[in-house]
Amino acid sequence: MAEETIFSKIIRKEIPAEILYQDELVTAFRDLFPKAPTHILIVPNVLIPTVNEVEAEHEQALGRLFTVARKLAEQAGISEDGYRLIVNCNRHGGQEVFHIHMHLLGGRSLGPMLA
Ligand code: DGP
Repeated sequence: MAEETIFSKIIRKEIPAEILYQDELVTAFRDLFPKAPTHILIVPNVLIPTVNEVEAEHEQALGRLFTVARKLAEQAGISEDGYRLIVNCNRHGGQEVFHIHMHLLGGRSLGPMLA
């Protein structure tokens, strides 16, 4: 069994976070250390530590991350200018919280990804 992170407590509303969306599969909340005017984390409610643990049974929840990202980008008014979606995996990917999450970043020009 993978060890729970702070994100499980946010999903269960045991600790505070600015939750923007929640359904039976995913939860979206503002990043505590925003790197852009819009910085939202969208996470599956089920604990999957990293992309390395993704299985076919997770496809519905992981697909939902994109649908919710699209809706939240529209709500934030950043769809037309654009935004970046990031999923980090493990140490070299820069992952710090081991509960898969999609970063939705926008509201300013983010420049080329690998600059
Ligand atoms: P990553 O490096 O991809 O694992 O990103 C983890 C993100 O999680 C990072 O941008 C900061 C954010 N974060 C860490 N702890 C908390 C927390 O307790 N609450 C919220 N809202 N965000 C957090």
